[in-house]
Amino acid sequence: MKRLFDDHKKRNVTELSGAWKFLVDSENKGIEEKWYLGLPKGETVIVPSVWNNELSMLNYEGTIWYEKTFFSDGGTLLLEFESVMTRADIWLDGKYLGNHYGAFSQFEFIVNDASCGNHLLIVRADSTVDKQSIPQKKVDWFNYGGIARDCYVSSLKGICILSAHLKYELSCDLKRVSIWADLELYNAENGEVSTELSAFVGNMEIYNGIVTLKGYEKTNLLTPVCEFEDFELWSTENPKLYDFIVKTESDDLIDRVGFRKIEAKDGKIYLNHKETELYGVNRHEEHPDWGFAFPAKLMKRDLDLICDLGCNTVRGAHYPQSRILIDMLDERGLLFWSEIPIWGGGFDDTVLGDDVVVNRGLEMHREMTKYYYNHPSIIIWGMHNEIYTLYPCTKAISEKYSKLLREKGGNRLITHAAAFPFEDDSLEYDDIICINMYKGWYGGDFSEWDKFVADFDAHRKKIGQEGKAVIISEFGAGALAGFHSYFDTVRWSEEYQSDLLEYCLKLFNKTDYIKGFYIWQFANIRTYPEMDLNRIRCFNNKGILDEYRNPKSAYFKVRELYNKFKKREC
Ligand code: ADA
Repeated sequence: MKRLFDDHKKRNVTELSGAWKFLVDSENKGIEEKWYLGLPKGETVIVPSVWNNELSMLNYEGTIWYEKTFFSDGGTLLLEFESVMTRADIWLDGKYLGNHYGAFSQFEFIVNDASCGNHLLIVRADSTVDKQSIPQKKVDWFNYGGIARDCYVSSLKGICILSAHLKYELSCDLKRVSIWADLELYNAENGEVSTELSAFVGNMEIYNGIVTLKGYEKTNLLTPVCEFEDFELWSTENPKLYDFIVKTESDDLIDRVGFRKIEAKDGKIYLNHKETELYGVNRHEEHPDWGFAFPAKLMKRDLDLICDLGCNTVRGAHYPQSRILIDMLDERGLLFWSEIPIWGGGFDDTVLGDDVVVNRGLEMHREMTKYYYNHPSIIIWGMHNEIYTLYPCTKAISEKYSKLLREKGGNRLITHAAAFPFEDDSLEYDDIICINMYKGWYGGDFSEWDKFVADFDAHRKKIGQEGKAVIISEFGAGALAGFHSYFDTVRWSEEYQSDLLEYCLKLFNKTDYIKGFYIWQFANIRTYPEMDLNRIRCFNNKGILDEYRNPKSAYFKVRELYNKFKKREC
């Protein structure tokens, strides 16, 4: 995978990025015409990329086929894809391997008995949105199509490590940590294999033993619990990371871990027992020139800007963002909220009552927890965003998703972003209450915020939820970069946006029960003209930076305030 470090030293991994052949299938005839045996024609495209910033395909929603030839010594191959938007069907040498649904999650296929020589890989990417899609057609970003993140082919030998989670439990005083590894192993050979397997955290060997597996057998191994000695906690001030290495005689998997405790109790959030308030922004991983195929170099710059703003947290709105970005957050000690793209008004009760949709969402949560488990920076799992909470199916979804996240998600807070905070009926599944609200923008003026803050205080007490910390997970205003006005009441001016954010931030910061806030949003994003007349230029213009990351006036106001809040000067 594309990480900030080498995740394999022994395994032979080939990156499949670069030139691929590419053929549009607007009439959807590729399967009938057996394009999976080789594309009849095609042009060259660079992968990873999305197609909706190619001049001829700005609005194309549908199917496109991709072809790549690679060489392999043969044996067992592992094909890994970090993101294909949105449904992927995969063939190797004319044989169908299967499909995957979901634009933002990683997936893989294992192929046994590959011959030595060239191999033909075909990917059919389909961005069509229908009634069972996540997200739905009505969404406030652009549904790009393409192979948007990297893909790899590896040659697997002997017993291999398919995944490795480091589980841990800190003692009450946080001075001791008990650790164990949860490993998914696979024998890539067509016959029984025995191997020595060892696991290390930092310099300490936490496991050493012999594993024997039958040909092509998969198994899970939980290593015995041991105490990890002389460790430092991972925190925002000291983001201490340890290498987590698992090896067999023929394979390895390298990751990084950090030890920290996140808790929400008595209306507050604690990181390592220290009360922590969240000062953040919502960030889409999107750029006009790259779409969702966001380059790592620009991720670094986004994070430089986010740190310059004085944030200690980022919400990955509204889908799992690239793992290399999460590696950067781990290194910087920035706290992260990760969620799946179940978004708002598009999800009415017919959609949310459909088992295919619910199970697709569940699978997205399963994949998110599987691949992102070891990242210490992730402190919040978001179940869904702004769906109407009074449908009975909404409650059922929260119940299902929170159960999975609690079982598989490690030490994280679980929540959903609520657009109907006074009606919300599923708070029992949340560790913290998160509210998206746009007073002063969608109607009304700034002072409506004061009333909201007082009313919600009364409401949370009335429903017996005052023990939960409250986060304002979205608030903001649109501004057209470069549009200024002497009258600070003129909407779309940089002044209006800056003033509204200043008003909100000062109010939230002095309100005892509000323990964090995420500005909507870090940078403008492309969206659909149909969304709303409010989406001038086909962008959601609420970024405090424009889509090319040029600062608007609000950027400087937020920077001034967040830095003061951190030093407790306000
Ligand atoms: C919602 C939604 C965001 C964005 C925002 C807005 O809160 O969660 O994705 O659409 O509204 O700009 O109105």
